[in-house]
Amino acid sequence: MAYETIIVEIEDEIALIRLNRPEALNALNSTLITELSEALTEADRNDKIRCIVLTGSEKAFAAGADIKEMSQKSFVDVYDEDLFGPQIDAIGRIRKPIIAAVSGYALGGGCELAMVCDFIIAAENAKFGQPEINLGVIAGIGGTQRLTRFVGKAKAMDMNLTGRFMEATEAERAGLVSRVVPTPKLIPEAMAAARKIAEKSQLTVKAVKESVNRAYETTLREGLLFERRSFHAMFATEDQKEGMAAFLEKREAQFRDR
Ligand code: CO8
Repeated sequence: MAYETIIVEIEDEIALIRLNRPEALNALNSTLITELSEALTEADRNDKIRCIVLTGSEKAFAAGADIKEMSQKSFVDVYDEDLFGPQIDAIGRIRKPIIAAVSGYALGGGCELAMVCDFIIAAENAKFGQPEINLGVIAGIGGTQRLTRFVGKAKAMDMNLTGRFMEATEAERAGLVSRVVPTPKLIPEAMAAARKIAEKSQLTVKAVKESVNRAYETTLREGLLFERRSFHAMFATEDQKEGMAAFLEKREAQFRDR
């Protein structure tokens, strides 16, 4: 499918999706966010895709929601259309893993989009921020909620109140990103991580994603019970028998997603 604001490539069972509005540092306008949620939903349905990498350009993952498009909207407009809400919720419901490969600016909605992915690999030049306060608004799709859970209250308050940017090394220290890599190596590293995930049984990949997400969405007691039942359920799969037999026979497992 041809898109106007994103580029989708499929390689080795990985969908590599690039945000592509270079004239606006990949600012998220309504076309981009709609195309992105459609492409991700399509990738989720496609049996030939086992993992997704989402990236931008070297200069910008995304510099936020498109300020030009938003600036004249009224309360009634944004409330009535639930600006970006349905699309970001749809992205949050994708069952396949999504790795955000972030180079350059990930600001406002760009930082929030990266956080809705399953984990973030950052290039050394990455800069994260929630500068909405400088525009007379606040974050609207996770910048006060997901960021607080990821980096804690002190840094989330600091970033949302001052609008300052966080460099990649600080973001890694704070737990916002899983690893920092040299900028030219960002895509190869993210693709290698995606290929590692693609080798696993997709049943267990889904169960991991569901269980880790429970840690953010429910109590510890409920999350532990969910994890334990998911672990038990794995024993109903052929891939559990294959994975454990392969270990004992000192060979590579051949998972069949069954
Ligand atoms: N929207 C629209 N256009 C943008 C945006 C943006 N967010 N960011 C950059 N651009 C455009 C610039 O206007 C410029 O266009 P032009 O060449 O036509 O003037 C072009 O991209 C290049 O940008 P700069 O010349 O500014 O590049 P610099 O390298 O000098 O600066 C910065 C880069 C620091 C990233 C700077 O562009 C900047 O501060 N951008 C805005 C960052 C920002 O405030 N982001 C938050 C936006 S609000 C938001 O994301 C809310 C999300 C929640 C929405 C959903 C609610 C429910």
